[in-house]
Amino acid sequence: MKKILLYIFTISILSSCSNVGNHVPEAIEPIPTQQQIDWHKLETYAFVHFGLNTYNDLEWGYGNTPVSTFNPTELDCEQWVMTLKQCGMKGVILTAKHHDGFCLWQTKTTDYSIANSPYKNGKGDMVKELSDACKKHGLKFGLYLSPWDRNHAQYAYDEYVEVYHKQIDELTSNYGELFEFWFDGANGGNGYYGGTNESRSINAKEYYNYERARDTILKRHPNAMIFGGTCQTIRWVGNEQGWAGDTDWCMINPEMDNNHQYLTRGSANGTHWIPAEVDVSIRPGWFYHKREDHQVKSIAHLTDIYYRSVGHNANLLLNFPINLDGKIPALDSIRALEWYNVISNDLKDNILKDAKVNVDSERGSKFKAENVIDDDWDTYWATEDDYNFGTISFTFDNPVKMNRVVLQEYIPLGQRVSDFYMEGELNGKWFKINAFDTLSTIGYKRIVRFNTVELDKLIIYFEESRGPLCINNIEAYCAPVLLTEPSISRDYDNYVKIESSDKDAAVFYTLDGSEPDENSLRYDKPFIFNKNGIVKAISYDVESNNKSAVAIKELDLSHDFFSIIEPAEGTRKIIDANIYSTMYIDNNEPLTFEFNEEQNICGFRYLPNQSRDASRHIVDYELYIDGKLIKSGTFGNIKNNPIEQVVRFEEIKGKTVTFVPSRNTDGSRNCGIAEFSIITK
Ligand code: FUL
Repeated sequence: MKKILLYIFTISILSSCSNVGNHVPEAIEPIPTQQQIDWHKLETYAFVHFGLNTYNDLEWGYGNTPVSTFNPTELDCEQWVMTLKQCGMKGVILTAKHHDGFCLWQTKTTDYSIANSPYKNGKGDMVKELSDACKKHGLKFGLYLSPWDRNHAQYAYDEYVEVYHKQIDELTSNYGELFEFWFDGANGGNGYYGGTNESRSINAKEYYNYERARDTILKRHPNAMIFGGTCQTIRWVGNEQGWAGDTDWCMINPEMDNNHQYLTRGSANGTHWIPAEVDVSIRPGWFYHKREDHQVKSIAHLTDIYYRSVGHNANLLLNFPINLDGKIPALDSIRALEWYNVISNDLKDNILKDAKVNVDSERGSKFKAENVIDDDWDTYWATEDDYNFGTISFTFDNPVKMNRVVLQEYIPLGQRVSDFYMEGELNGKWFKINAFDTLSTIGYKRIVRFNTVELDKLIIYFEESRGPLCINNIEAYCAPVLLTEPSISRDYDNYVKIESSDKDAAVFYTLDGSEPDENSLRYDKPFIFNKNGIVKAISYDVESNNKSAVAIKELDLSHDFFSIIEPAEGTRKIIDANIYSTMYIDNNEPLTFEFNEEQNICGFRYLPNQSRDASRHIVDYELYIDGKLIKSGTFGNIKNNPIEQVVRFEEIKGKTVTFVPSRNTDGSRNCGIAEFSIITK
């Protein structure tokens, strides 16, 4: 008996010892809701943009495009869903109504809808067809409903607000479970508005009554995330190029003026958990345009987007424009699939699985260091109270090669780490691991990329944190090298430069439109090319016989063939191939090119300033050839997505081309042009 008592006593002492510090670290506010945690775990899902814009080659329909033009002949929502599922997407969000006001479902709120289109003799319902396909194939379903409605006669008045809430009511009642509801922030002003063709402005924060919208959505879909508006649970990342900051907090203060940079990085002092969602299109535009068929983003570009979104603590919402047939174009499907294979392959074999783990601080056995490699999301390594820092090391029996480290914090207790760095050791020699990005925050997930290193020990130093560390997962990988396509530019002196970011790669190119390979012209230094033509180039790694995707640059006639006769000054900036140097001209001030001899003119290219916070991009313009008005137009969505704008038309013979911008994105008096050229045949 004595023996037994002693035994019980010893056991209880031992177990209470191993329980030392086994209390759960205190949460640091703000923390995510369970719904937000579930949303974080989705990581990637898809957008589809489809509607009247698709059939009219538009990004932002004005609201007057005839409904009769919406006529997909081979529409197949199951094709969309199966493609997206194969690419690892966990859900899909449909543009039920874009800014043009055209509704893709059977709505009682307006005649400007699918019910009056030829599609299925007006009996079609895209929202139903897609939600059914999602249910069938096990994908989550979400909706985008543009608050701005350029068709509705009552837009900007009280009546429209009721219409809008009725639309939310219909969409949240009739189509099964929604995982996300998307409110777009664009309110561009002018539109058809029932034939009045005027500009209307509203105060978005008050006009739409987002509180009421939130109540309707959450009453029926308590797990749904809300993007945009005044009651958002996830936030826009501040750009449409596909990246979150390398510092990216899940928190912001919604009361702050949410400028783009703030949204990209979040804030350590943010009062609310509103994590970033990165929305980006697989093509330059959100809607399908045949002219962009050759501009589907490359695998290397998409992979970089993945690492700078999911790898920067944000979710990735990747857009697939639906084409005129009603399908995701084959090119885009194949590209997305290849991209998914690259990422899956990059992150396949976790090198840390069998490593020996050591830490300098551990809060009892429940929070031991090994929890970071146990594949269980809910167990984590935590440091003791007052240890707002810590070091973890992984030792290998034999040297290993690696170029990726994945880190995750246990976010139910808040986001904490704000500064860390990594070192390697090989045969007793230490070296710093130079990551491609600044190592600051981690959050739900951080993927660190660096050039391949060989080591027998990896050490991660967490230097600063908002409280004790709570790290639930660390992985490391050796991803195969993926060559990035080279960049091609032509400077003011007509020198074409082709640069590869992979320093060991050779560059090959063609000038006749053919596909380059390792037998094409080898690039060694800039060469002169002043005509119009097409340069195609690849990076090529001789050792591995690995090649990049093809980079394509269409060049127009250089200034050897024309003079810019007005304005009198500053015009060099628009033909210097510098995407940041910008000429500003007043609204309604002409920019005139005079060719040395008559040309067949068939379009123009306009590049807005590419600096992160550039403003004053051109929205409305007119184009004249030899004094005759040829085209007037609007660059829809240029504020959020300031990509090169290419406008083409039937060729017209002429000698002078005058471009007149009349309105910019900021409502101020002048417009910025970083690059401009005339397309000739
Ligand atoms: C933007 C819109 O204006 C674009 O057209 C697109 O729908 C994108 C997702 O959001 O703000």
